[in-house]
Amino acid sequence: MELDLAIVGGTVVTASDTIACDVGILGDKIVTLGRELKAKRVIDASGLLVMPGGIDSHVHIAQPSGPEVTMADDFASATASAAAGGNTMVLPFALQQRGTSLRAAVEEYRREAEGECYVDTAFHLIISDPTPEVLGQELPALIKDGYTSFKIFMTYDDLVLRDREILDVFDVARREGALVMVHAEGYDAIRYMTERLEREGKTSSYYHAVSRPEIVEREATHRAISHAELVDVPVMIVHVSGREAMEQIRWAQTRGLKVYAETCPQYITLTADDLRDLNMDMSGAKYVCSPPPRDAESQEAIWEGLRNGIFQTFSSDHCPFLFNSPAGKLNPKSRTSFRWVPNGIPGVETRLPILFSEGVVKGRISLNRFVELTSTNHAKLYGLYPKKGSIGVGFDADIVLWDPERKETIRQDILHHGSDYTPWEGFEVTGWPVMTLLRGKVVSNAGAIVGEKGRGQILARELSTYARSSQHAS
Ligand code: DUC
Ligand code: ZN
Ligand code: ZN
Repeated sequence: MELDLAIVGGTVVTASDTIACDVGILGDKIVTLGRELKAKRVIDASGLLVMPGGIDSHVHIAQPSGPEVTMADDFASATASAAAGGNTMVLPFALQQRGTSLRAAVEEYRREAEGECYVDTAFHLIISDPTPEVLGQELPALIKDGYTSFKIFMTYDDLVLRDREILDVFDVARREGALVMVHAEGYDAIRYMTERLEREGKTSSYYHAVSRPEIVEREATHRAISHAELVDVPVMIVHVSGREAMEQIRWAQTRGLKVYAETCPQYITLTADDLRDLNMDMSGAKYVCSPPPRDAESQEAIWEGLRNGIFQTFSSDHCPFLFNSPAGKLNPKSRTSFRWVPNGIPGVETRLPILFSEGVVKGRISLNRFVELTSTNHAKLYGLYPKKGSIGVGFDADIVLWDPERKETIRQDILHHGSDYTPWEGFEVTGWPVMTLLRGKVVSNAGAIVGEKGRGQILARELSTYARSSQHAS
């Protein structure tokens, strides 16, 4: 068999092993690992790490965000940015708006993505209107079609589900074997805090963080876990920001519940102080996301959880808006109160360098744990394993070549996303993706997108064994 491509001379890193060997590729797949492989084309990876491409299982792309606000990325720009950042797959959300069909939302979202992607993608669903029709027919059918995970919100006027609705949605997930992702912040507590702060004239972006303190996240996390235990369904608590929610998750995990957790770069690098404006310039709005970043002690707590296994995944929660735009952070109402500042920050391209530099280079996590947190566990939890998420015979040849020594300063002008800023402007990192290959073909090389738009596929996913209720062995 003559290989199409051999990546030679590098160090292959998976979630379990670090081995000096070559990787042989035929078509889309890895077909052999060995020494001195010969192929039609050879890529010299001397001095580089050869890792599975990043899988970012929590990104928002072209998601409807209200009448006056538009997301800054379409599928082309988001997936180009993902590829440049060392990722080969992203999982955005097809959002059901209240009063509309979930199936129609998915089909519309597919039309937007088709022919536009540089890396592979698969959609989670967001359920905002769990009508009998949605729960009885649309959702089970969509799960069978390969949309095997969905997100629910415990806050936001347009998205929040009441407890009874949460229980009903959990029940469908248990029956069908889908994984539920939970945005755990309590709606009523946030409203109470928001109104109190506004009455006191505390309306700048910084008060976004004050309006949703850790208590609010802790309470909702506990409630979500309790409901999940009652129904007997696994849950994934997404974008965990600090110790309070982590303690609830650890409590559940210790009791043997299948409660999974995700955290993000903002919770190890930013704090609420970043939301403070400089000279009333609204610059704090650039950092408004939910849950908000906390403080230095919370960052340490998150590192503990990344080391001790509370967290299974590290995602970006890429949710990009323009800063300097009436359709973005500086929309006409956002000066009147933090409540109108769109929630979310861009980060799909900087997730891997930030975790590598702050985690691996600073000795906080191992290289293998880095791969597990950024790729392998995303594939396992979301029904993509063993097609995606590792380097081994039979896996898709989704690979990032990584220079572990390269120093870079993150700057807006080297990034590929559609946003007009990065929250990490000036942040120095060691370790950088130098080449990304999607199913055996180079998609990003030395910061340039060289792949073909539309080669990225929209994938159906299997049910994940991690999403099975406790009635099943996992
Ligand atoms: N939740 C997210 O997951 N992303 C952005 C905003 C939000 O509230
Ligand atoms: Zn969320
Ligand atoms: Zn999100």
